[in-house]
Amino acid sequence: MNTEYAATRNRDLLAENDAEIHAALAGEERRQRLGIELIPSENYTYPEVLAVLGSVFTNKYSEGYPGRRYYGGQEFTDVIERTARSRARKLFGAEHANVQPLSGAPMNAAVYLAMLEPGDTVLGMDLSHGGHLTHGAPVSHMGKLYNWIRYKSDPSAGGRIDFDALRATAIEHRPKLVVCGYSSYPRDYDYAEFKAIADEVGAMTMADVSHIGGLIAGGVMSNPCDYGFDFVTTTTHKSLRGPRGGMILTKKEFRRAIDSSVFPGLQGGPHMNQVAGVAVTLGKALEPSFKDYAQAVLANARALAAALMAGGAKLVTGGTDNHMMVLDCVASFGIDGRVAEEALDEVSITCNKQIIPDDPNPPLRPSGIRLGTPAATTRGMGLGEMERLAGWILRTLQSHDDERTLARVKGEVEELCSGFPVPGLP
Ligand code: DSN
Repeated sequence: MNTEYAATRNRDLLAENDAEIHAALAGEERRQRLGIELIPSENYTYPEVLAVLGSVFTNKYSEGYPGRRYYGGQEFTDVIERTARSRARKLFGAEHANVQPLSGAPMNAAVYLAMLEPGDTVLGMDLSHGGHLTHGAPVSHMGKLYNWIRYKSDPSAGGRIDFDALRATAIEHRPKLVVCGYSSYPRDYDYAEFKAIADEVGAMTMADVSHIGGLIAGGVMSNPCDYGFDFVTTTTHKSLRGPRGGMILTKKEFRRAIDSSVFPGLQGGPHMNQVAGVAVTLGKALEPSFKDYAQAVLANARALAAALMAGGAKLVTGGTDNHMMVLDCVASFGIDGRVAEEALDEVSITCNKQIIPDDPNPPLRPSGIRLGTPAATTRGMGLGEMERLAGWILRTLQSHDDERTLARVKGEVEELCSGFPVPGLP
């Protein structure tokens, strides 16, 4: 039986035996095909990754690491995990890679649990300024376990990090770990500055590059591994285009501590279908064409941001240096982020509502939305499409309660999408 036939037959079996889930899958495929995906943390993975995710690797338990497992039958799982690790090391220039984290939150928790004692002081970026829940937000378990000191971006410096203030904070609090990284900050980081401040106070360094892992791999954004960071974490499903998952890149000296923190410290058996997907993804990212993709993601983001701003939209920090932008909907259009997200959903443009720095509004009704270009770029959309997209976003947000305008925009969006197939879908 060839692979294509097996995939078709598996799908037919699902349709025959579970109509409810099959209908939901078909609906999601239609949604992805007809709409433009602008959530900056989402992407369309490779068909080859979908093939291994739905493969018999899902059947296998593989606690431990290659060559040292607690179950038999590891001849092929060892191949995929070794391959994933060596590709990750090569791609990022890291001494060691752990590819078993199930996703971003356990990935970051594994670093903290390996290196910190409860109550230790850690510096992390404030959530509303672009940091992540796992960088010490009070609602997270990690936020409660350690003494987090949160730093912010500086409005008087155009929303960039104020390193003088960060240095003063580090000297005052003497953290054991300095964490940088973001999920809604549209700029690059000066890793040398973070490292110098951490060195001055004797702290370890961690960069969570989950959003921009693919852009670093593609050589278009700075790589914290080049600056001697102790820990670099990244999810694998965002700009890297892989399966859901996480990786921890570290120095040889921390290898043992990190590996034993992931397993047996935090997780049980790794999901080997996912590890296989990570291996395939990293192989793709090592191909020269991945650099073109990363460049196109940035060019599209710059074009979309410029066209939105030309139409009156106010972006946090006044633009973007990466793949994302945060649009202040209250300041731009007098509507909150939830209304904006729902209006864009109506026209088949998907984004997410987003808190902005020191947002006076609550997270489920924040002031902004977050937009990003990795998924649209994967689909082959370019500068011309970004121009049209900006026009549709502006019309939708300006006329969010005008049903006829929304219907017209939806028709135009869906017509455009019909010319840009989704990878992995017929
Ligand atoms: N949920 C991811 C994001 O959207 O940025 C981060 O965990």
